[in-house]
Amino acid sequence: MKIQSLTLPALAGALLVFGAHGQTVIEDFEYASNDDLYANWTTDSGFVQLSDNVAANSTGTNSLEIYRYFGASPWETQIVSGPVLDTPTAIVPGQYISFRLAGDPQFQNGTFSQLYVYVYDSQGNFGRWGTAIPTSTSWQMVNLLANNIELPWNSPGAPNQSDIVQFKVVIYGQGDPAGQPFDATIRLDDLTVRDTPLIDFPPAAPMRALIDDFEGYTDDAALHAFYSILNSPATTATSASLESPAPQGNQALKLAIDFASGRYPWGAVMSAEVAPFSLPTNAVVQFRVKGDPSLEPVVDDGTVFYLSFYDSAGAAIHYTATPPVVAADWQWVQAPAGWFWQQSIVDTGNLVRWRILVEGWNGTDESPGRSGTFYVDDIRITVPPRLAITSAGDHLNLHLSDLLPGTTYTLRQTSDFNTWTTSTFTATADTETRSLTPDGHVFYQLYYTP
Ligand SMILES: [Ca+2]
Ligand SMILES: [Ca+2]
Repeated sequence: MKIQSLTLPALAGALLVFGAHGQTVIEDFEYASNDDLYANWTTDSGFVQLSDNVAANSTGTNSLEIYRYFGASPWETQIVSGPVLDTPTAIVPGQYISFRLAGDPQFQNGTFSQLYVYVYDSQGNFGRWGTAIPTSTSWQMVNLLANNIELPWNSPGAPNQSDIVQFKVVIYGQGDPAGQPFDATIRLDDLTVRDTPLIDFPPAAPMRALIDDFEGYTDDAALHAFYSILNSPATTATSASLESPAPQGNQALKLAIDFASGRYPWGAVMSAEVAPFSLPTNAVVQFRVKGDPSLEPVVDDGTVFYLSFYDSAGAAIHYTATPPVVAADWQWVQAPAGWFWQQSIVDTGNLVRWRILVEGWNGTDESPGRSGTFYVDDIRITVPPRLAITSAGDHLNLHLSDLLPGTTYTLRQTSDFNTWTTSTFTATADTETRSLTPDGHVFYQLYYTP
């Protein structure tokens, strides 16, 4: 166990490899042998060992490989424990628990795939931060905000975060009920407490203009092949099907949810993984949604419609609103990217799946179960195109940017606001420059219909 507390800029240049911000490296797994590793890290099941598979941007040569067979039993869990620290470490609000993580597609067999970092103080109190286990074997960065610490049900109390003496990694492979049994291997490295998130995301992928209009499924079976159903608690039941007619095309998504009794029940569908796509900061996410007014009597601050986008590390951004849950008629929602919120750092340049979720209520332990039917259609990401006039020496240029290649745009112009000249073109790149020969004042307008 190697603790390195660094606060720049008071450090020598050689240490700059650790980054330009204060951080405490809890563990980088740079042990000489597995015997050295086992003197510090142990697992209650499966096995751990050093691996020479490391992230491209990691400075070392070793990571921790964690293997386990997760049977078809509820709450199959593996606990990997680090050593008790000689010197307590502190985690203050605003800091991040950061680490590198490579997942395993086998976790798709489980019903609850979550990795938690547990921290213990010297009195035995503990808390944790969690993240979904990636189903990709490529390395991801995970940054969990210290403020979002959770207390598990069996914690005797919140840990004193200035007196942290042990870290553990707890891996859930199954929920209740359990899914298929599976073998899984994940890798972990560079467990660090940082003042700023560690981000080394790949370059942003292209935008995905059409998320889903539900026209591409020949039947409900095809829908179920792409979307998986999630329920909480397990006694909530969600059925997903195609609905006609629809506000766009012929088909919409129908979610019929039998919410379980008790507190904050929800039902959801999660898409399969798709090629990475970006959500530009100037994008507007738009979709159509219809709710169920029969839930009006139980509306509280837990009555929430979610549209969430996930990166490959399982971190998500969320649009949330209550009105769609009880809307009697189709609503057309336009949500700027800035309306989406997140609890951890999300690679919005490389999103790979989305989730549509309806939570019925916060309620109380005595809240009775209810049923609701919800519809969604025509989920798209749009970006307003931009126009600028630039000088090019002896003439002016009209510069068009934020174009979506393959999209047809309308460009129109007028000098008197009575007579308009309109032309359409299909963008072949994300920018285009046209030479202008204006005769007097000209007003230009550029738009497209998603
Ligand atoms: Ca390492
Ligand atoms: Ca449709």
